[in-house]
Amino acid sequence: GHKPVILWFTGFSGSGKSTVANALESALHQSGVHTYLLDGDNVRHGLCKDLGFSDADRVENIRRVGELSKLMVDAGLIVLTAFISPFQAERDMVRNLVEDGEFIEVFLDTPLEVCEQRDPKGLYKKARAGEIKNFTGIDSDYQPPVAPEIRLNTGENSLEQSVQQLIDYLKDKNII
Ligand code: GGZ
Repeated sequence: GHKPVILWFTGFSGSGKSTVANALESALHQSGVHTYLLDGDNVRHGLCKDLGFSDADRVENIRRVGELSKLMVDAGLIVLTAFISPFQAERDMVRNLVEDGEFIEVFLDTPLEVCEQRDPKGLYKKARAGEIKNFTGIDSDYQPPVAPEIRLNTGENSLEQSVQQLIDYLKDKNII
């Protein structure tokens, strides 16, 4: 068995949130743990398709994802979320929706320069050219977590090491 929790990944575009969350989800599935992964791909085209990237829309995006995650925790799942979630206040709001210990803030501490260098979708290039407005790290704010439960350095560690760091944490806390 496992305890239901939210693993809340936060960090810049290109920091590795989705990559690490997907790899962790695969590892958990192999151990028979029931999970659900929420990210822009399955949320911003449906539940949040009316929202863009203004500060107010990001706040509302995270509020909805938080409420949805809480319901999924009630259903007994380990929920993985991969959103930039740039503001501490909204991350804290989600933390306060669930019981103590059920919200695990995972900070993808990948420097902006590394994310911009990776630029997997060419979005930083477009943002620098002014073709995308309000891009996080360029002309929109990112507030690094004050006290994340887990900090991942994807610039220095391999994907396997990051996944292992998360598994070790979950075992240490008797979540899996
Ligand atoms: C940041 C943007 C923007 C702007 C489109 N700023 O790397 P991606 O492409 O796949 O992930 C980014 C994603 C961010 O959406 P989130 O729902 O995670 O953001 S938030 O938590 O702040 O609500 C990026 C793409 O959408 N994207 N425009 N202006 N990222």
